Amino acid sequence: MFDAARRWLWVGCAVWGVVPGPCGATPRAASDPCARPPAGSLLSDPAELRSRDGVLSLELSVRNHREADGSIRYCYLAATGEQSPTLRMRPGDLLVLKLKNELADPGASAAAGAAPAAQDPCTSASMSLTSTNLHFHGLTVPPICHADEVLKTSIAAGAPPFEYRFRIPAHEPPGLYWYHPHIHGFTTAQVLGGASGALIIEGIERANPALAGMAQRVLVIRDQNLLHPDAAPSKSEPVVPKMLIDRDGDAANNGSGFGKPAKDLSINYIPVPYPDYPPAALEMRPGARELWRVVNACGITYLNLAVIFQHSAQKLGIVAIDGVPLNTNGNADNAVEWRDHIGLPPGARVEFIVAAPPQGLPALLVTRTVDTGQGGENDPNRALAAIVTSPDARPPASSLPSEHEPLPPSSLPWLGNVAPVRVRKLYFSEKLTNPADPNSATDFYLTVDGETPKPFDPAAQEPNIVVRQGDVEDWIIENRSTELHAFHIHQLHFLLLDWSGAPVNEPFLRDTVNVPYFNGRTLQYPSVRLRMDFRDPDTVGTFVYHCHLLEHEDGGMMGTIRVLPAT
Ligand SMILES: [Cu+2]
Repeated sequence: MFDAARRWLWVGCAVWGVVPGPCGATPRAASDPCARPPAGSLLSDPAELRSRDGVLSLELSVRNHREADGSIRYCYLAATGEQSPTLRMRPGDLLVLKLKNELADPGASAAAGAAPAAQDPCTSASMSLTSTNLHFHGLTVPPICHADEVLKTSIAAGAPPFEYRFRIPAHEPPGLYWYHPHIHGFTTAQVLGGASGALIIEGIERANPALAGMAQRVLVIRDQNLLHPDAAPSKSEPVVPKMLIDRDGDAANNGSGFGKPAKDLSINYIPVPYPDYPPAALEMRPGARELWRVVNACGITYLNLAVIFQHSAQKLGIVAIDGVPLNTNGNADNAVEWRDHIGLPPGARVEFIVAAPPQGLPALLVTRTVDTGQGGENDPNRALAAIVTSPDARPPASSLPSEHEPLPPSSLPWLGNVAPVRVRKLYFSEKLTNPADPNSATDFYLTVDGETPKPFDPAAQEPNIVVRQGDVEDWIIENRSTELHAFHIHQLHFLLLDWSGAPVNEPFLRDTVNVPYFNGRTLQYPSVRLRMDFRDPDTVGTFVYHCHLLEHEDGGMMGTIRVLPAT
């Protein structure tokens, strides 16, 4: 079998020089299925698996491994050896994915591992550290077993391969999606361990012809427990000058920017650990323009991406968010939005055009600090990758096609022009389990206004919300807690109408949105207003909405919705 560990570890030598690089190091044992490159390694795209003749057929096993530092890594391995490959399909293609659960409980002795009971994975609902399933984040495919159902679907460790089989809708927006496990109570551990991968619906150049022929790069940013939790913060200057710390459209960036982060980050599995954040190396050719397709696959970390040359943030040309091209409302003028930093909550994606720095000029891809609120995690300034320009740079693994046909116009009216049939209000809130003890555990709630806050109950038979297919509704999502939350709903995209009281009426759709925190001083709780689209027949069924900070989701910040068939 192809040795995935070697493939990952020896793509090149570290060029940053802050930490010992991979050159001359000893490859890790092939027995580590989830081996990761050392800090400072040269970035390359995840391996890709592309559909052929309208079908992408693959086998993935999900594995875990206790690393030398004590952390538990998780990964997907394709039968051909690729780790957590990017799945590339076209609208209308069939996905046939056989998932084999090879997870082990690293805390259990081998003798304790009982043979799995013969349970039907479609009705199991057994949520444990070693059970798993898949969520295809952002796709509008039905919430039914073997497609995108996560409330009941659970594959036991050692069970026979479980088949996911569904067709990508012909009208799925072309862009960046992702896959990850969604086992209630255990999602955080699996995703922080690295169980995630990118999924691309081809054809973004059909929405935006300016992208035709452009080289493209897939960057999956994950978080993980700190590799050096006891280290003192670095005394060196922050990678982002203080003058750049201001407010943006998605998060108030007035955090201090310093101190120990809640989690370490990695970029395409190359760790960028606290406290010195040795960046991965990213090579570009001088004068190159590339499309960077970035997934925030973090469990709890907010990103605020910027590309900095000599203390100056560069303009990044955003062309899609959450898999949806910016001109999806039909107005070609919206095709590119130039920004010098991009806020990205956990679960969200952004695709943007980057111009290479002039040769010899030091440049960094960074994430700037995000003020997540008094109750939130510390997400300080830190580097992710050092951009090195060289005429000999290897170009990215692939380019977008240069031939393209325009996307057909949507058969449905633009969501912003559809009147909602009703308005609902939901709110995020938190409570200490023992209000007298600030160190007691926190309960996390996502509640329909008027109901009593309760953590998500997997055994509940009735959904929290019932809607009818064909309807469009407005949902106001309020945040009554002192930290940010990221609202996400399965099966559909929504239109962001207002953010924190200001109308935005974006020309594209999202599936994940940051909800500003309550600072204790305003008369009203902060909120977002979303136009929810239940018109697609593939939304019929029962599925979930939740906070995409996975500790919050696992802690109960989730609810269920049932979409009834149209009358
Ligand atoms: Cu949350």
